[in-house]
Amino acid sequence: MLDDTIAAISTPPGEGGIGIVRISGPAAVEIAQKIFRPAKKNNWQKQTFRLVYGHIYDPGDGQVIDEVLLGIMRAPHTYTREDVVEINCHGGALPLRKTLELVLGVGARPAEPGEFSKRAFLNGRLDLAQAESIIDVIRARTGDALRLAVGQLSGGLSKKYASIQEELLAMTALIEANIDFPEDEVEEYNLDEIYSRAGKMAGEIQKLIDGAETGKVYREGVRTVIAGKPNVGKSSLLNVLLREKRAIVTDIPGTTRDIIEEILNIGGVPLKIIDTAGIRDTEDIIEKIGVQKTRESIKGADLVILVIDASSGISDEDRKIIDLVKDKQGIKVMNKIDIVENDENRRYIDAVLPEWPLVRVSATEEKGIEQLEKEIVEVVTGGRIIPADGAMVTNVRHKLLLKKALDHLKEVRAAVENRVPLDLIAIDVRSAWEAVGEITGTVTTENIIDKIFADFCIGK
Ligand SMILES: Nc1nc2c(ncn2[C@@H]2O[C@H](COP(=O)(O)OP(=O)(O)OP(=O)(O)O)[C@@H](O)[C@H]2O)c(=O)[nH]1
Ligand SMILES: [Mg+2]
Repeated sequence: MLDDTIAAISTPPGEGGIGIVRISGPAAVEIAQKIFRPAKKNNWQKQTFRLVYGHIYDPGDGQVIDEVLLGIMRAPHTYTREDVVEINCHGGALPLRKTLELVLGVGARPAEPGEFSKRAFLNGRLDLAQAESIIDVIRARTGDALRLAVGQLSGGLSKKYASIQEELLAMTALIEANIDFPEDEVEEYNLDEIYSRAGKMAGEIQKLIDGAETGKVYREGVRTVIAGKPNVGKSSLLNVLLREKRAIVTDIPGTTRDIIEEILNIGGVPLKIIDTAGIRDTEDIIEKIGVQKTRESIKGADLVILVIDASSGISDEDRKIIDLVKDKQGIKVMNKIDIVENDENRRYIDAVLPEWPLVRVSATEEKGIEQLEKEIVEVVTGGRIIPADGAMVTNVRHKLLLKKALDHLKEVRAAVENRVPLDLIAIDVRSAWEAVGEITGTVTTENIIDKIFADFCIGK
């Protein structure tokens, strides 16, 4: 399958200064030769890591399609480890599409989504965890998310996984060495060693799992819902957080009817922030639908920002909303502090949802907003700091496999305690190794690989 040559437009659709048609595979250069005419005859096709200036033309009728720079990169030091040719066309739909059509006409086949990266993985240029991080680099919404993804692409996390795998392999060797001498006294000693090494491994894996909740936040963003009864200032709060007048604000309760969703970077954490219709019983059909949508958004929220009017304290309407959000992670925002003279209502607000931090703000006077932002970061990251090498698990697939490995290691410890025969213990160690191997791609099935790369864009 890898002996064919693939091609795709690797830049996004739309107009731009340049757009790139990428070709990878054993026939990449030969294919380019058939449709490219260099400005100077200089044996360009023999070169590597060179840009050559010239024209793409239709070999059928000789018509020139575009003026281009053609990049030629020879295996194995390329992204896919195959011969790669990148044609830098002008970034318009037609030059790119025509160039791709010509390339496909003279022997390449259209690449599937993520197929270049899949080849990079299959040819050993990247492990699976690194390949997965490419998509995270592309989709990163904040500087911190990008830092994590690039760290993983450079192998920060892969190194950790590899060392875990190595240790598990060493444990297998230790056990197997003992299976041959079952009655020895050495065995007792080695059992202890297996027990403590399994414990140490389990501890390391547990640490990675603990960090994964935070990691996931950077990769996927936090679904944050601003909820509260009508007129408490939810939309005003959204607008100050966005620093733009995005949502309509009026003094009429029931102003927001439809969900408003925006992406926001707060202290490096990507938030999908959602302003909702204030919840109340209403006869208005449109508002009713809005309230229903609010309830649904709350269900799907990772974080709820509950806005309460400081001037009126907690009403029955607030209590109903509190009941809806009480199982969520959240922050209480006491808004409109500019119009209250004393903090009388504070203790009622303190008393509800006691686990949630409280922040006092004025959306109109932009007071307390920094404190709120700080609190958001604190709640979603649990104060955890991104490691410099990017070795933080961000991917749920990895987390689940780590849990599996951890369970097997716990089995190993239990088995040693119960003096279970060594060959059975070896099976659990092996299974733990396989689980980690599934993360890095040492152990995988075609199925898993296809699923992972199908998530990529075409041309990557
Ligand atoms: N004094 C004062 N007024 C505020 C503050 N925040 C919002 N308001 C006012 O409160 C009213 C309602 O604000 P909105 O932001 O529309 O409230 P909402 O919660 O989105 O209301 P609905 O969309 O109807 O649920 C407007 O008149 C705002 O100007 C504040 O911090 N202080
Ligand atoms: Mg509103």
